[in-house]
Amino acid sequence: MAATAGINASGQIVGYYYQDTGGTHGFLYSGGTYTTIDDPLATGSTSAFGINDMGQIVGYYQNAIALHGFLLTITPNPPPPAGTTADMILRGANSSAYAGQYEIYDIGNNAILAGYSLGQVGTDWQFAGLGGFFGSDTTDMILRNTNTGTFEVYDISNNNITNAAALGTVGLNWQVAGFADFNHDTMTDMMLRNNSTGGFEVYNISNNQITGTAFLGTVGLDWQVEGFGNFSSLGESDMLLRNSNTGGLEVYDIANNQITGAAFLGTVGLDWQFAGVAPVSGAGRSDLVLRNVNSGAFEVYDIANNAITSAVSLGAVGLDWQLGGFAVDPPTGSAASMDDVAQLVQAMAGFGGGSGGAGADLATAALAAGTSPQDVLTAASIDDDSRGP
Ligand SMILES: [Ca+2]
Repeated sequence: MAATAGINASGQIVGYYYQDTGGTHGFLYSGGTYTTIDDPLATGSTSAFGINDMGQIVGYYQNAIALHGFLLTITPNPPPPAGTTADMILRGANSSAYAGQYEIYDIGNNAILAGYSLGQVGTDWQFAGLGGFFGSDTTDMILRNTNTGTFEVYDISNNNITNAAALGTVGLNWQVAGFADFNHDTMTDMMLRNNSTGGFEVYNISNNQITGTAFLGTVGLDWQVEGFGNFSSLGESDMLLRNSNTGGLEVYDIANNQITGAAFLGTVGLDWQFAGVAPVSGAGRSDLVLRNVNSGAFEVYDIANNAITSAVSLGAVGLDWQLGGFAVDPPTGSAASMDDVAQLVQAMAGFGGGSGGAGADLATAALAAGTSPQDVLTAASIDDDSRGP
């Protein structure tokens, strides 16, 4: 059980909770996350009883001799160091001692420059994705409750969670397909897909609220979402689907929350699996990278104007090396920065694991002996019955 003992004008709450082993731990609830407070000198309980508007917390801790009072001043994490161009969010696995804890890593120049704790959220909340849901930065985080389907956005600014807001609840038969800006208002939106019907629904998000929804249409479930990018060269966030039986690739152009066109790109053997969408051929581009499940080879497909313009080998890396993801580097280094943001968001969403992101589909993709990647350049016909809208 837990007990609250104090609150300040910022809504920060302190208190204490009991653990099975006996004794108490203090806690601070701030910006939607819990932080445990254990006095480093304590050999027994720590409890927090009050917090003032300056963030100073008072309480007591127990050592072998007696109870002692403590005064703790909360210091926020420092802002990202100069040279930071990307952030990475990690979450402690539920099976670990860090269950539900979140950490942020500032990355630049191909190195981790700093890392900080963001706090702790209940273990029934799963990471869904990152994006620009509030303000101008793109590191805000959406979590989803695995029992209820509720979405919650956590604003992250300068390495600190500054706010948390409930977005609403969507039935768990709607799974996260990915994040991109589908209505071109610079804020990241969320695409959900119904796992029974294959229907796609966009949720527009602006300043921590769902401001609109739009049903895009239904595509047969043998077509899986690979990723999002500016495949049409119109500056949009288009959707790339792949047929899990044939390996066929289809682009759906999306503008103003509607599918405005569809184009069949060709077929690639299913021994070539989705690796990512990234500006491989140049800044601002949305190119598709596939990897061979047998050889570890990477192949990049340059996509422009809804067509594959070339296919180039990136070389092979041994299969002992599993793909983490692709990110734009530098993230704002080109004029097409909004596309870069969408791609970065997409790349980060891939870290989400089972609940969403492009990576979710990889586990279910059936593997079969396939054709060489060059086959994609030869136009292939495909049965249209299973896809709409
Ligand atoms: Ca948007």
